[in-house]
Amino acid sequence: MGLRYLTAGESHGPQLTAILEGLPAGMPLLTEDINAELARRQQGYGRGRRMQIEKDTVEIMSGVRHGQTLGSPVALVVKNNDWKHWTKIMGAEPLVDMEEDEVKRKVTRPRPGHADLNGGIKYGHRDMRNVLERSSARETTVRVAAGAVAKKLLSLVGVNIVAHVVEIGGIKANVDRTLTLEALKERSESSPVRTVDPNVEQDMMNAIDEAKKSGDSIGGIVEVIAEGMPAGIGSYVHYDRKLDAKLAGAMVSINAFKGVEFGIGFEAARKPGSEVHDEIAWDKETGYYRKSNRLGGFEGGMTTGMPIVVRGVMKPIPTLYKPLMSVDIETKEPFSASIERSDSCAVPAAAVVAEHVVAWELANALVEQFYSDRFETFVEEIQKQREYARGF
Ligand code: EPS
Repeated sequence: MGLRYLTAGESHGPQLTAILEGLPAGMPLLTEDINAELARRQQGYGRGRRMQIEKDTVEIMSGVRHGQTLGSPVALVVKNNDWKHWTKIMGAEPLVDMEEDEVKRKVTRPRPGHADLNGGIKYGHRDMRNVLERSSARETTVRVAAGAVAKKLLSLVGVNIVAHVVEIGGIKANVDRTLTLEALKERSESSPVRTVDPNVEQDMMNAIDEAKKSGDSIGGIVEVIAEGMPAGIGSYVHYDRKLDAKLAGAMVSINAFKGVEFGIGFEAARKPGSEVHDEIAWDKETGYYRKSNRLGGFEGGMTTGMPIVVRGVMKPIPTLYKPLMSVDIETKEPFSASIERSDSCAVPAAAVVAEHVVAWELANALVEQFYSDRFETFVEEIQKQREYARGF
């Protein structure tokens, strides 16, 4: 069995919780490893006011002792600072001094593009706040926390991962493909829109300003690159063992993500096979490698040992200050959709989320494939696999 996790928490509830299970025992893990990633998710030009209220920090409640995992479940908690403004509206106790109809912030006008209406129909929530509180991208906080633990595991077995923004509101970054992963990290980290192309940074920020001014929102494309995965992780033998499929599922599970591609992606539809597949070569030091990486690190649902390159498209956030038309579910009359606090663009933050959901899937694939009770042995087994693949 591999890794698994559950998250719990409403956007304006007391806290977000994640329980991680299946981590090897004896893996170094510090609170700070997770907090550093949570801070990255909070940044990005175009974020809304909620990020000024929160300073997301994690408490490790179980499964770690003296800086090392125990092999038991790891419970992570991130408190919502905003909760203090919502104790009545979001409290778990029955209302006593207020009638249900008087509860403020009741949502009866579903936002087009959000989970509101479908979620209301599914669970019978006529106050669609019951839907939006959980469907909110606030939950990505603890997905990043879980992914931060996975990233730590990956870094200790020589797998390095970065995410950056390749497009915002139709403005495309020109990515210098000769940059090292470290250089990509440095550049994207110092950019307010997490792009590695300084020439478009200002244009992206202007596009976000424009959207904000007109009460609108814009989306974009993020790219995750992971280097150092050994070859032959995942499997071709059955659909649910294909690692690229798991990555695709993880990407589309991020709020507002609508599509995924690997390597040259959809461009492969327009090119002949000779310009899509990557020629195989071998040398003593690296072992097998591909002369190009157009397939983005996957063949047959398995890693090739080349960098994994996966991109995801994020639609504009559906909560608009200049709302689209909707229907009030009480009166069935046409009405402007409800307005909630929102971000005009969350693509830079979504890049951080994408990095972490990919990290989780990669860590899971390693834990599934190798002996993983004791971390030290786990590391040795992965190293052995690399040597085996080199000489194969
Ligand atoms: C988010 C917190 C949320 C939203 C945003 C993401 O907080 P609030 O609703 O209090 O402003 O800002 O989520 C959405 C806009 C959405 O539509 O899901 C966060 O922590 O990232």
